[in-house]
Amino acid sequence: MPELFIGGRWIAAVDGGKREIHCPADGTLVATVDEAGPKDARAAIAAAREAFDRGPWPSTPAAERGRLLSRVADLLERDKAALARAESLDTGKRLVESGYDMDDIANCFRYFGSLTAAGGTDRIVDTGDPGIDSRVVHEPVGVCGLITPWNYPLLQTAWKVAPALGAGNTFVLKPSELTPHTAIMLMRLLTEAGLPPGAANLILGAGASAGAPLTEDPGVDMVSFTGGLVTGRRIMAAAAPTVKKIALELGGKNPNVVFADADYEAAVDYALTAVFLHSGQVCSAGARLLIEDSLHDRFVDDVVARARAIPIGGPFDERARTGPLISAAHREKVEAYVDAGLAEGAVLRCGGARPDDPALADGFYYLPTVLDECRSEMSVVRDESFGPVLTVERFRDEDEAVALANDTVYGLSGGVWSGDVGKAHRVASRMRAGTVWINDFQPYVPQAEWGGMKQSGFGRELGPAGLAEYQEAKHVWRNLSPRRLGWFE
Ligand code: TXE
Repeated sequence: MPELFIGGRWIAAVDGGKREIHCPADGTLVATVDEAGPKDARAAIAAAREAFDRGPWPSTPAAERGRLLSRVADLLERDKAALARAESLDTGKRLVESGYDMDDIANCFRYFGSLTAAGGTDRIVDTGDPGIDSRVVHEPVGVCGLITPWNYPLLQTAWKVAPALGAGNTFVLKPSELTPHTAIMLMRLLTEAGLPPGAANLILGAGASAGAPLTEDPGVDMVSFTGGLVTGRRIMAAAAPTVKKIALELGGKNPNVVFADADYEAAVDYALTAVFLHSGQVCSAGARLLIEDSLHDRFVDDVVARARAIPIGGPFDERARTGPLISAAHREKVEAYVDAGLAEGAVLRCGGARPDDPALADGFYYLPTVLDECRSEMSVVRDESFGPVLTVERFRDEDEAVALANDTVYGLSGGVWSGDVGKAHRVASRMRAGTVWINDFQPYVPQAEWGGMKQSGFGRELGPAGLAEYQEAKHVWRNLSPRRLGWFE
């Protein structure tokens, strides 16, 4: 069966384009899928436009839209094992982690299902005049172009698709060209749940050819993008001529601030998961360890000892705790950042190389790496390497910790560890980031907003604001007893 989903039909790319998908863990061929180009993208936009302008979805009662999202959650739970396996083959991610992702994805659909069904965002405005009925209603934005990356393919898709549909929009989804399979499966589940044709459309393919039309075409009203900073800037510029509404989540270079009075064992443990989870390919990865000077030596020694012992392997290796990078090109980028850091004076404490285990030779693996004695002007500290690379900087007091934490163009997330509640809250409130964890790192819930400050982007996903992102507020004013105004008499 072809893999592009346009106007409720599965079709092949008009130009016959195909792409091979390989598993990053061992290079095996997972599948060959259709590869869309600009013509397919425009056909998908036209189908979404038609479904928005004339189809039933935007005017389907909110309670019914919410029920459909809940049905999708049920179907995601039913198909969890197959979805997790497909996600692991595309990404190289451990199967158990893909399973956790699928639970989170079902929860996301369930949350937006109940939020949509509950309604309650419209409101009556008191004008003080009983002859006026004034109300603010919320309507869908229109046709949404949803562009997603490869690190959490279906999760990041769910954060966009669930609220977009909940609000009554139609959409064209373009997942990363590297990880298309769970998006294909989601289209089948949306159809099975009863979504009308044309409300959901899927194109697969490269950013420049299949993705760019979504950012330029006047038929698209809004673009929601999760990906890299450079592509985000490009999308913002491409969306300007048609003044599209845009939401951008562009990753981060997130500080994990550890004070000497922190719970030592927990802080060491979380410093590792903050950065080495999914080989650092996490937008909220705690890739910058900021450590109080007096704790530095012991803490870094312990982090390094534990980083050296992390078992690495493919998605189905139950011993493994972390896996490969997404591609050969991405691994080369990570290596270049480490080399640049070393050239600028960072001290390599562990890693800094590919594993020498011959069993891993066909995958894009890179050892958990700790670079000590870093400074915030180094490119390995400033830029998102998006690999298993922890940089260590020292601070002497609270003010210096905050200054270092904020010395980045990004502002997605950050962590602070301290046994002093007052100090932890002071630092948290001064951190310029969309999410701050105190004595923790990484957790999120669908009820709480997610998104960045500064160049991590704008707009929010999840939470009530994650639904509002896909709505337009409209003020409807009704004069109940119009009389001549006489202004020009
Ligand atoms: O991402 P891109 P890449 C960061 C991370 C990584 C870097 C580059 O630092 O090393 O980005 O990764 C589509 N018009 N993040 O190159 O290009 C593309 O096809 C429209 C952080 O893989 O941002 C894919 O679907 N679409 C991040 C999506 O954009 C375009 C997660 C993301 O790809 C396009 C991933 C264009 N001109 C990488 N060009 C996070 N925030 O979590 C590309 N795309």
